[in-house]
Amino acid sequence: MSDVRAALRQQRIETPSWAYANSGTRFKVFAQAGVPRNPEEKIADAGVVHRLTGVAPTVALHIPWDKVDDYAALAKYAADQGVGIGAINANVFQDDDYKLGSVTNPDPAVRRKATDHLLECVDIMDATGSRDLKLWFSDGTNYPGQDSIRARQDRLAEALSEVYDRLGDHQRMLLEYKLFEPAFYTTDVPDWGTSYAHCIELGPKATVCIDTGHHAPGTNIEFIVAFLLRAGRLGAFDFNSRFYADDDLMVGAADPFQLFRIMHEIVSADALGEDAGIAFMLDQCHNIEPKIPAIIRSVMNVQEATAKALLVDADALATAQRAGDVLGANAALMDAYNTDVRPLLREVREEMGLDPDPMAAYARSGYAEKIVAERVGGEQAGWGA
Ligand code: PSV
Ligand code: MN
Ligand code: MN
Repeated sequence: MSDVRAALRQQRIETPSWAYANSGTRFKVFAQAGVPRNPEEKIADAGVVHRLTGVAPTVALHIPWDKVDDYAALAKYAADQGVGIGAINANVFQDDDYKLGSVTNPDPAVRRKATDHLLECVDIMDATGSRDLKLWFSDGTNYPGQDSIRARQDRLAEALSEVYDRLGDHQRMLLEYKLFEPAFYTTDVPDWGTSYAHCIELGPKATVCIDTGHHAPGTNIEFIVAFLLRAGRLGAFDFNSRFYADDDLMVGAADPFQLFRIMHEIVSADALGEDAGIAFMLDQCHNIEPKIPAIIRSVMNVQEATAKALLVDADALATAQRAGDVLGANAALMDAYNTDVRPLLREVREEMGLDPDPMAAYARSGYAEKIVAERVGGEQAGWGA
């Protein structure tokens, strides 16, 4: 049990700057009072989440949504708030030039512009001390015949290789995939296999990012986790929940059992700790619920799934598996899943010198009232307008 507690104390979950800002669907953005007006205020909110949960010490940035003149100063500001700068997310999907794609665009001038942005993101990583460059491409086509599927793969490989070569010794590339949207016929990085194949071609600093909302319904995500862990190419998660497509709802809200199954693969491969090099990030948008409490709740949901995964009796499971005891093996997993881990997590928080109930602590803190009073005209996350 002391191992379980130690693992929970050391867990690391990264929150995304854009989750703190206003967001919505393409139908409407519902502005909330008190949301951040600039990158500094997003980072300040991330600092609050970390102070209350103790396990969210980094915040991911999105460029240019979080563009500033001096990134080293921004990293210093983050340190003053008690957090570090995590992954740098590139944005090659919000410019008119990218209508037909970014790094896979048939026009070499557009490809150059997109690749230059990715290189600029590596410069920002140098200034902030970030380890990870996270790449998600909206590139694809809407109609059969619109472009050559093979040529687009060649263009993608060329751009990725130029950016890969620019990475420093301790920097990595996380290549995220997504089945569809905004492209509806072909997507250039639609699935984990495509991402994995490009990562293998690039080299060891390139790994796959699994966004839990980016699959076809019914996809067995824990299989992908297990496969990539075995291959040493699982670099990160973008956690969120989906009911339909890329819903970006709170992780663990739609399917807590799936989250447990994913965390079981992580724990059973001994890949939870920082040494394993997997970034556990959230990629969410809180369109109708208050943002900071939603992010605290999300962090707690990941903690609960992790605690349950840590409680799996690994010996009993292995014995049942070896004996071909199907029901016994399944019961070993379900016993852990059905355990109420909330008391354990409350104790772990107390051991860390935290309030056992971060949601209540936030409500009592007065921070929500303070930001509503101080911040007028909060910023939009960047999409959903
Ligand atoms: C778009 O689908 C997306 O949600 C991707 O998951 C990225 O990780 C995120 O936006 C930020 O660019
Ligand atoms: Mn994502
Ligand atoms: Mn997404």
